[in-house]
Amino acid sequence: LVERLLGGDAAALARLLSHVERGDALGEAAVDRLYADTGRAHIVGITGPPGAGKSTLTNALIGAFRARDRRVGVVAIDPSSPIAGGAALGDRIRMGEWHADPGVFVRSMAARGHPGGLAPAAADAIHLLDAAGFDPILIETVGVGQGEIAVAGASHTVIVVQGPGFGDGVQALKAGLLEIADVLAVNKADQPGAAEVARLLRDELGAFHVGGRTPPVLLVSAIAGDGVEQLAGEIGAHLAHLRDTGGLAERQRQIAGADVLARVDAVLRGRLGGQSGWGGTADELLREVAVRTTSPAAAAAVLLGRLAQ
Ligand SMILES: Nc1nc2c(ncn2[C@@H]2O[C@H](COP(=O)(O)OP(=O)(O)OP(=O)(O)O)[C@@H](O)[C@H]2O)c(=O)[nH]1
Ligand SMILES: [Mg+2]
Repeated sequence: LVERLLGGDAAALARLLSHVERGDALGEAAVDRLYADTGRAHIVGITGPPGAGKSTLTNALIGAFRARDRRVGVVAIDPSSPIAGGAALGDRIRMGEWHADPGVFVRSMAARGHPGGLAPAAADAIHLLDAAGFDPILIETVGVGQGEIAVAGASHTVIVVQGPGFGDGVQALKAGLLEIADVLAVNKADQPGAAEVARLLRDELGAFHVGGRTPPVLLVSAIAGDGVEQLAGEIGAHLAHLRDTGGLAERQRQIAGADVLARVDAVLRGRLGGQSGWGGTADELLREVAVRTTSPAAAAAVLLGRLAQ
C-alpha cells in the first residue's frame, strides 16, 4: 500500500486513510514508513464559527489552486458532536464536484482534538496526503471549543473565516480566533454587514499586532467567487513570509511538537482509563485527590513513577 500510495494510487491512499482513521497498527506502520517522504505540503487550516462558509470557501479555494496546477488535499474534521452530525455529508456535497478530478482528494473524518493538537488520526491523514504529493492540504475544522487551537497547532497558515451576523470583532477576539489568524476572510460579502465586520476586524488587528505582521482582512464571497483569487494569493504570500523570516522552521517544530504530544496524551489517557490494567489504582488515586487525602501533584508523581517502571 505504501509503494502504491507513493506511486500516486488514490485507492491505496483511501485504504490507508481508513486504517489511520481506525488507529490500527497497519495505519501506524504505514505512516512510520512514509514520514520521511512528508514535510513538502503547505498545510492550511481553515477555521471559524459554524455556518460561516468554511466548506463553501474551501471548495472555492480548491478551484483557485487547481487553476495554478496544484494538487489539493482536503481533510474536513467534524467535531464529534451530535449537533454537527450532518456536517460530513454536507462537506461531501459541497466539495463533490471534484470527485472525478485526480488532482483533488477530499476526506471527511470525525476526530476529536487533543490538547494542543489534532487527533493522531487527523495528523496521520495529513501525513498520508503529504506523502501522496498533495500541496496545499486544506484542513477544515469548526472554530468552537478547542477546534481552532488544534488546527492552529497543525498548520503553517491559519485562515479564520467570519461572516456578517457573527457579531463584531470583539467577540471574535474573546473566542481566541484573532490570536491564531494568519489571514482573516470575511465571507458572504454579497450580504449586508460584511464590510462593517471587516472594518471592525481591521481596527482590532491594528491595535493587537503591534510591530509584527498584521494579518490581512479580505472580503470574500465563496458563493460568487469574489475575492477567492486574492485569498489564494495571501495564502501563498504567508508561506513566503514564513520562509523569508525563518518562521517556517519554527512552525515545523511547533507542528511536530503538537503531533508528538497529542500521541503521548492519547496513550496516557488510554492507560488512565484502565485499558492497560492499572486504571483501577488510578481511579483510587483520583478519589483520594477528590477527598483531599492526596494532593494533585503527589498523585501525578505516583502515576508518572508507575509509567517509568
Ligand atoms: N450568501 C452567501 N452564502 C454563503 C456564502 N458562502 C457560504 N454560504 C452559505 O452559508 C451556509 C453555510 O455554508 P458552509 O460552507 O456549510 O459553512 P461551514 O462554515 O462549512 O459550516 P459548518 O461546517 O457546518 O460549520 C450554506 O447555506 C452556504 O450556501 C457566501 O459567500 N454568500
Ligand atoms: Mg463545513
